Amino acid sequence: MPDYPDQLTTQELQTLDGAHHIHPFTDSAGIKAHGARIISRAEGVYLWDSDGNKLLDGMAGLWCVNLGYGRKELVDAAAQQMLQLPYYNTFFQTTHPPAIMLAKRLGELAPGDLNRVFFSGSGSEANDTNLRMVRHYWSCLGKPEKHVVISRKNAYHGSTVAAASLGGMAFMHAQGGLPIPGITHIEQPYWYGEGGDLSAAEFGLARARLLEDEIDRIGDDKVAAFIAEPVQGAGGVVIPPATYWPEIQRICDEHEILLIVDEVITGYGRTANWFASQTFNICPDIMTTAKGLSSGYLPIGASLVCDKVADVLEEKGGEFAHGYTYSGHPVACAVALESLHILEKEKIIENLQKDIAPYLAEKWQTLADHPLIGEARICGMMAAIELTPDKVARAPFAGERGQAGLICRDICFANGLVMRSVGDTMVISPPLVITKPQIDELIELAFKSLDMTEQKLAQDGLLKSTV
Ligand code: PXG
Repeated sequence: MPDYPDQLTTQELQTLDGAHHIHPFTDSAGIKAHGARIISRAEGVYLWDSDGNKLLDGMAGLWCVNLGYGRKELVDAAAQQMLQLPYYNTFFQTTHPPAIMLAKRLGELAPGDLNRVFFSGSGSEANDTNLRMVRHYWSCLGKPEKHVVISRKNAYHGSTVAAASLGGMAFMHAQGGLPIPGITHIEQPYWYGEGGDLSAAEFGLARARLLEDEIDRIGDDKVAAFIAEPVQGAGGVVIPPATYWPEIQRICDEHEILLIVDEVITGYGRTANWFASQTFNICPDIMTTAKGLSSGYLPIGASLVCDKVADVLEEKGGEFAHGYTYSGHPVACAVALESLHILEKEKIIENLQKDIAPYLAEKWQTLADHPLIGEARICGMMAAIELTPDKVARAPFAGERGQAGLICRDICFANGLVMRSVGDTMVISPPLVITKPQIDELIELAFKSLDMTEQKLAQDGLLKSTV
């Protein structure tokens, strides 16, 4: 076993971390000053930090540990595969049983005719694949100029150059000269924040029709695809109005634009269906998945591709000059197969539909009664609450955006609950195996943390609104 420094104190570990480790989406100076939070073990829906504090993980890691921590079957699947064949590639006319069986299984589980799979190591890589694949597809059909991909502001599609360009996070584009050419962004369907006087239904239609405007502006003959998350995750669990997706589908169909549905967060049970495309009745040409595919136990991504696209690539595409060393990594595939098997065997998605998701929804909605909450919304097992200093006007805070959210997040942590802040929106995405008593605990901790947040905001003079 590697020499893990159990004997080091939290402070010693933090000092080493600050000296040598550059963290993702983290201010390095800040982390050096106060030290990173060190998580050292986990079981079920709980984490323990290096000081022994227990936390309820309301985020399933980073939206991914769908089966919860400590699943021995996944460990056994990995160990067995490591002994059998720890690595082999899937390049140059080669393959291996775990990749074959996972590809077959995904074809069975995915909606519609998403029968083919391109494997990658992450969601970001899968979206890089998708960008190249859709452009190559149109080239194969003699339309290389059909290359523009339309996405949305505040979308998150990953951190590689292509995926971050596809994403619509302005603060990400500000670093490193993004987006790359050939990608444009329309407004998101965020009714609470941007709906103005429109009803949710009107707003959903209006925002979907921006896609048609954008296609008209660029030209049908230039647009390859539209990419979107069914529910934006990192953007703050933005659940589109019911009118949104049917209209998007109509527009993509009528204008012959491929639809890439990014289900990296929403796939594999998160919305209480296998895929959110089923929840929203979407028919994707390509679906991006990762995270919950292996329940986060090992890195793996998968682009699920419909027959129409895969057939053209097969017949006219020649060699797809694209691939990752770890495309279809045998150990990751074996763990993903086992994770899918557990979801099925334990009827976890059926149980969510019948029991757990409605229970969480009912309890989550009670948070809307708190004076600090402007809206509580939920889709299956992902949910958000909007912090506001003025519940009636649903106004934003007068101070810097995200300040209240960070205060709330830190108070949640101190109270033993991991809830993530996105600006002043608090979000959860707990393991799908969370029980009713654990949901009660989550809601209790959330109420307690909101009370304390309200007090702290009042003390600091931050309970002021913009109206
Ligand atoms: N698409 C979506 C919809 C995602 O949520 C990715 C692609 C990229 O996947 P990888 O595996 O390359 O990270 C994601 C990832 C957050 C947060 O702050 C969200 C993600 C990753 C990191 C942080 O909520 N989602």
